[in-house]
Amino acid sequence: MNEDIQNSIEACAQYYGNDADAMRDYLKNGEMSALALDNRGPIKFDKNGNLEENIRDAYSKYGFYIFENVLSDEELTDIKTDLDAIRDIFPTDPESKVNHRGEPALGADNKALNLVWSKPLGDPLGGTSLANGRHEVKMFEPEAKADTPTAAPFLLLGSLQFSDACLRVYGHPQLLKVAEEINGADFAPFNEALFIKDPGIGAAVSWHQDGVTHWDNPDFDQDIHGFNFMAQVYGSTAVNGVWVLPGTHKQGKIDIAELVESVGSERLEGAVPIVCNPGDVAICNRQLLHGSFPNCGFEPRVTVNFGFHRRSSVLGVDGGGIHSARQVFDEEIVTRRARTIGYAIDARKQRFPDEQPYVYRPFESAGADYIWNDAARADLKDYNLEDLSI
Ligand SMILES: O=C(O)CCC(=O)C(=O)O
Repeated sequence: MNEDIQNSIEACAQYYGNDADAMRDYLKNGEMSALALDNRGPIKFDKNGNLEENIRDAYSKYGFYIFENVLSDEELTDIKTDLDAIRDIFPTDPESKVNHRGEPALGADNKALNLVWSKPLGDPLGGTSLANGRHEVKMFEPEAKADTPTAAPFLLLGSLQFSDACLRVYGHPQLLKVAEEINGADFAPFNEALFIKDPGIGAAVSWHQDGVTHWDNPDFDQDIHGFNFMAQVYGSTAVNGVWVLPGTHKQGKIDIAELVESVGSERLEGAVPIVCNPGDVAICNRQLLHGSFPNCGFEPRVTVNFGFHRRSSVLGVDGGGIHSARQVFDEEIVTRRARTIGYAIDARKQRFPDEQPYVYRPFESAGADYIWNDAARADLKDYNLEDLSI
């Protein structure tokens, strides 16, 4: 089913010096174990319109599930066209406000952070205090080839304001229905991003659990920090994909440094890669221990990432301060932040008029109506200042 990535596995292993054999075995065994799990298939609802029980059970058991063939070729082409346009307006370097033609670059006059850069094959977050220090250990940083740029963006935040195609993925009716099934009909947004892992360049994202606010909540459960959808534009492999340690979303806060120490390496035992074809969309619990190695292979990965929460997980909650400045998420903020859902549903309706659009219950009860047009586009500028970061 998935493309043969053995050449990439071999090439990747060679970056690991004395650990080449260990890395090769780890990637191969991880891929095999991932493909043996019963947690992939098309999105399916039962006759009552609920997410099929075996999908819910597998998601609950492992903390992730791969929905196959969610995005059509047409939709993937739209996303790739937007990605080309986005890359064309990347600043020339992390300090620059202009692109390669000297024109204003992406985010040049934005208040919110949009681009996070890394040296090629680096791990910019691991072992630092960034993002609440949740990336506790530094991953091995292989030496990149001489012809790579000194720094490249690996994360684009607030992505919905830069890509109509990503906005339309966000409004996908079946994915929004899944969000409703997991988080309730009044589900709330989280944040949206693109993870960009170019071959030979793409940075590592060290092992971490996403949640920061509810670990000691007396009502703690496996879904309290929400989930991310990870839509794959080019697919995702053992070499370039996110790895997860299945079941850890139920274990509370994990001492990652201790775990890595006890294993004796960053190659955590029992972890598996999220293996996807282009157009597949993984759902990944934010409490699941996960991370990605630098992309030392030949295949690109771009993940269209977007998450959702239970309303009760964010409403009145003092935010985690990672994706937006620390703030208490009152009703007004949650409602305003959810306009992305309204715009996305309408943007999708305009592009795919034959598709049955998703109906977001909170808009129905409030009588709210969202139209995707130039005014809406302007309204989305810096919308991520209010990401519901928990
Ligand atoms: O895509 C990646 O490499 C990392 C994704 C991740 O850490 C996340 O979505 O929280």
